Amino acid sequence: MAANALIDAWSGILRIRMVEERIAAVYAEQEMRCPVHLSIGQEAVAVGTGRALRTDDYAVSAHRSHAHYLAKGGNLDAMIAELYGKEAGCCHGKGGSMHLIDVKAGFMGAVPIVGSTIPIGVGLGFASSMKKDSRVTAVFFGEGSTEEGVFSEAVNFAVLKKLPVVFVCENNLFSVYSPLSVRQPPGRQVFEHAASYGLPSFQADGNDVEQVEHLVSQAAARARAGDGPTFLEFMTYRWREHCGPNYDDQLGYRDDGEVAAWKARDPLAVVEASLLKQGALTAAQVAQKRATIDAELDGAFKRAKDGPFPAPDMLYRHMFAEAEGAGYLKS
Ligand SMILES: Cc1ncc(C[n+]2csc(CCOP(=O)(O)OP(=O)(O)O)c2C)c(N)n1
Ligand SMILES: [Mg+2]
Repeated sequence: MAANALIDAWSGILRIRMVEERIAAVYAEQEMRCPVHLSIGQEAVAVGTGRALRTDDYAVSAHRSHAHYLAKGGNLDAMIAELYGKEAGCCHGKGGSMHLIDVKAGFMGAVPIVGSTIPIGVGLGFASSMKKDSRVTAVFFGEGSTEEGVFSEAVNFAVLKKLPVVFVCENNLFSVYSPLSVRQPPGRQVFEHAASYGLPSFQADGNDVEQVEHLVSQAAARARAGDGPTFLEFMTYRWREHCGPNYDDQLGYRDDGEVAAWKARDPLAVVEASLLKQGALTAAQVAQKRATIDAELDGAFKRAKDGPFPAPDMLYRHMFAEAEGAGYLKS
């Protein structure tokens, strides 16, 4: 990857890391009342995928969606306001962290019922295929989603109809506290299971942003050419607890050596070190970038905190699809 492109990828990963570290830092204030599932340690999958897609392409995600939303170009202010339950939030404060959406950026939604956005993404792909709009849909999900029945139905349909979909599976080895060894028979690989539906399927390093971008670009080109979906399994690791801002390694459900090994392959540090070594980036530029992002976050968090909560009658809005200008439902 050219140095400029890698700098761009690095700044994308850094921004997402700093957004989530800020969320973690203020969470104990208890002003942000929704659960949060942080992607710290997993950002390269989001950034590599976001870079491989066009702005008018679609993406959908699940409960761990901040990184996906931001990497697809989702509005930061609207996300932070949503986490604070404010009117300016992307769901007018009624959805919280697990219901992010930014239609302008092609981020068509996030739904926390495990597996549930897979058919939604396939539906977007079906619409694109019928309309011939040349859009590609990336469906982000954790490896736990592949254990839901709906995964099978949706992938089968996408293959059958040759839909322009890229399945982006983040395999962080755990579903909450359960490792793959208590969920799958020995030797089963997620990407091999996916391949049995009859689509190209690859496993790759999800902490290597260049590898992610390369594979998603190829899959997106294939989808755009009308050749159907691809399944990509990216190996990565969540650093913090499943849900919440803290570390939970004292619980002993993960091996200390495993955690340390993945942290040594931090997707941010790896790319930053490579840029510094090549001389494509200086320590002063890193500090400057961090200061710029900090200032951006100061503004977004202040506006979100200061902004109003939704008015009580907003409770009845957006429950069902509303025609433009229609009155809202009242009891
Ligand atoms: C249908 C359903 N079952 C259970 C849950 C509770 N739940 C929320 S996240 C999660 C773990 C999902 O693991 P994975 O898909 O690997 O994503 P990760 O959290 O590792 O990113 C579970 C079981 C849920 N939200 N929906
Ligand atoms: Mg997982």
